Amino acid sequence: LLMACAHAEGNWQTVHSAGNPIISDGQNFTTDPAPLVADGKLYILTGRDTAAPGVNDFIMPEWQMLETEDPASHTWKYNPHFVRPEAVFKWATPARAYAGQIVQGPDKRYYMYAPVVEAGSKNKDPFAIGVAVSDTPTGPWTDAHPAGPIVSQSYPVKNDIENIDPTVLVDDDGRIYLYWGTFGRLKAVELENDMVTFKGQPVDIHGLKGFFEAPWLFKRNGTYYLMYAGNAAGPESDCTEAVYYACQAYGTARSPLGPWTYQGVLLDPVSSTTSHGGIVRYKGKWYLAYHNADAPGGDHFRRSVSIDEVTWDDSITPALIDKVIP
Ligand code: FUB
Repeated sequence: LLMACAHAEGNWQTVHSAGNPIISDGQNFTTDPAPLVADGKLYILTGRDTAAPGVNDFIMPEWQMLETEDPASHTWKYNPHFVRPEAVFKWATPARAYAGQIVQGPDKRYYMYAPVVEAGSKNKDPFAIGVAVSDTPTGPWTDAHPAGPIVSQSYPVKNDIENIDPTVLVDDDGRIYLYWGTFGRLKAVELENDMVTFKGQPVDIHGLKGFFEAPWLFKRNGTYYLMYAGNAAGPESDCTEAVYYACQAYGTARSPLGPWTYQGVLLDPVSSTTSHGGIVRYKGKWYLAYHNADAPGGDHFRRSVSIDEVTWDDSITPALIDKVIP
């Protein structure tokens, strides 16, 4: 009863996980983790894979949420039905709740950047990025820009899917940066204080070797880091294992829009073809959340979120991320 009162949406339950993946019940598949530190807690926004075994498609009807006060305790609060795209965005179709991220805006409210398919879209790329807003990290969510998505094919696309995988950084000086993209195309733009209006035109970002998708922008000790899924199929990739699996690579920059310097691979290819992660500092430690196909019944379209601690090599400038050994 207490839990139901504390959270406005959905059903929260307590999960004592045996380790990684966090949810390993063979029923609920968690994907595309986006960690967030808020109210002294570590949250992880995730998607939900519901493809039946053998179905080669991302069937993702809703977002889910994980919450802990200590990742080492393996005790999580879990909301398997956090929010659905069509419940927030009038213009969205169901079933494509792709990789989102929640960040706290300068107004202290929470903004959820969500790639979803636009209803009735005849665009080459039907995906678009909407923004939801809430007073709390756990909702309830309303459309922060009811006029429609803030990113859509009104910006010329080269591929059938481009407008997904948003990542947002609210910088120490209050300026806000949005990156997004897949299929090797990474775009970025500064946002106004309202978290939805573009400041100028988006730019194409280069310099990140083998970039495929899943950008994650963060900052540490004045250095900007951009982690991403490096396409192992790409000729320039450092991923050394199976050809079609992605690794997590990263680059650094002294300015939020680059130029970026490629720094290497921090997580080798996992057991799912896609690799998607987020890095965050919580209670003095850094963590990488990512997904793989390691849970019972898992596969490329039935992925599950894991979390590991990240350590740094501070003997050099900029500090580099030690390879994460899951
Ligand atoms: O989950 C759907 C897509 O798979 C994401 O948008 C990509 O980053 C990959 O993880």
